[in-house]
Amino acid sequence: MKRTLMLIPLALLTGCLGAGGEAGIAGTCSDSFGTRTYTNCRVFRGRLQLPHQSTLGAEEGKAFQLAAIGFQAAGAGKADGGAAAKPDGAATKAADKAQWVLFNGEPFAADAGSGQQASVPFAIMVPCEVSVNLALQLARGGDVPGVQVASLRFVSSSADTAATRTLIPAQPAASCGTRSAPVDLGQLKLVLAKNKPLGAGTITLGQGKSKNPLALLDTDNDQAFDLTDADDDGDGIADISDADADGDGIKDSAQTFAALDDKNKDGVPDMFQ
Ligand SMILES: [Ca+2]
Ligand SMILES: [Ca+2]
Ligand SMILES: [Ca+2]
Ligand SMILES: [Ca+2]
Repeated sequence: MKRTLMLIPLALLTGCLGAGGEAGIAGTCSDSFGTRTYTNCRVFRGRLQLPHQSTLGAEEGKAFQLAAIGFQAAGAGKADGGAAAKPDGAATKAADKAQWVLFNGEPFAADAGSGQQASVPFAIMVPCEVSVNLALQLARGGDVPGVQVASLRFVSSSADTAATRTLIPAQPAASCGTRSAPVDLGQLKLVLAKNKPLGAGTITLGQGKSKNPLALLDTDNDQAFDLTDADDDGDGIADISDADADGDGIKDSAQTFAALDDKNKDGVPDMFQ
């Protein structure tokens, strides 16, 4: 079987070109609906190792993309996607304090082939000032949320390797944007469980050849990476008792996938199904 990989250069990331269009150099970026442009942005990149063709099944050859969902204080700029994509119920009430905003990476098609597992590069650009959760999704086309394949998880501290989280902290401009290199998450391995919903796939960063983003980011720029820093945002309140450990002004518990509606309680927010 012919192995095909359709890869789109980083420089083509929608609305996210650096000053000279340089690949990997962060300039401005905008949310997937194009409603707001951010000045300081960061690039997360890496390679995705797909499961074997037999596990990928019907999804083989479809377009994947990385997606980042963030939350920002209400009034920071309307960035939701209209009625169809809008969270409802409890999430709408929570939106009085935090409103979700979506950033889609460029779609890429990957045919895992019949032999070796394919490894394809990805990149996504997100604002420095927005804490985000990353997910791998099947692109629906356009700027709407895709169908979630897997959430990207990682341990939150080197002392606690049992609990995982999904929230990647916002970064101050001083340690982000045009002054920083892309954040290389290494090689991610997608594991899909048979007979489980697609969105229940897992990618655990920090395992194998992948890297934990908290081992790469230093939110308060005190030379201690978040993974080992007991006070990530440097406000004097230790992470363990800080409801807003990333210091972006929004309670961390309102900034995760769990803050979005999940009516059928399968662990995948409704907006990604
Ligand atoms: Ca630090
Ligand atoms: Ca600190
Ligand atoms: Ca703190
Ligand atoms: Ca927060």
